[in-house]
This record gives sequence, C-alpha cells and structure tokens, in this order.
Amino acid sequence: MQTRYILASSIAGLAAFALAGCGSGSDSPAATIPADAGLVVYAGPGIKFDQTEYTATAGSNVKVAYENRDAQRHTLDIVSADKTVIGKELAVGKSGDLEVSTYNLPAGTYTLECLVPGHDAMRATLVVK
Ligand SMILES: [Cu+2]
Repeated sequence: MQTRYILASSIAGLAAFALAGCGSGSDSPAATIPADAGLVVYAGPGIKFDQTEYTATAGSNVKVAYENRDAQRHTLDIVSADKTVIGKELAVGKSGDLEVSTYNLPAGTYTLECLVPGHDAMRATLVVK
C-alpha cells in the first residue's frame, strides 16, 4: 500500500512537471493546488484529514482545495453550526486527485466532514475569522 502510494505520487509529480514544462494553455482540471487557495485540506493517508483543525479568512469567494493522499475515495463537506452543508461537496477518488471550489464563508466555526460510509472518524474543525 505504501509503495503504491509513493509510486502514484511520483507519477503525479512527473506529470505535473511535464505539464508545467510544455506551457500549454489547456483548461483541464487543476493539477496543482492554486496559489490563492484560502484553505487546503488533504485526505489521508488513511481515514482522516491531515489536520484536526484548520483556519481560514472569512470571505464570499474563499477557494478551497482538497487533495487525496489516500488510495480510496473521500469527500469534503463544509458543515455550518446549524448542520447545513455549505456549497459544493468536493470528492476525490484516488491518490493525487484534486478538486477545487469556491465558498461563501462568513466568520464562524464549521465542521469538515467526509461523508463516505464508514468514514465517521474523518471530522475536523474549521475556524473562519
Ligand atoms: Cu473519507
């Protein structure tokens, strides 16, 4: 499992390098974390996020990036204190997958959740201020 992860990471890294090198203006999905991301969350390795608490700056257009460091599918749902899912659910299917979306995030405390069945342990706190 660990070897597969390292191999997949190396291939993804090479692909990103090759894409950057050729400089084509393709509009394919983001291959790397955007420099202006207001929040970056990694899934795994294992059934967990990379941190138990995250912070972000409040705004109406906060860019959130979610990258998979695990071999299985994970989601990222931003849940407000009243249990409402904010905006789009991000989903990453395999190691190296990256999804990015923007969110309206007023100041407050949120929960980050992976809603894949059996992943109830994938919970983290997001403090937006
Ligand atoms: Cu998960």
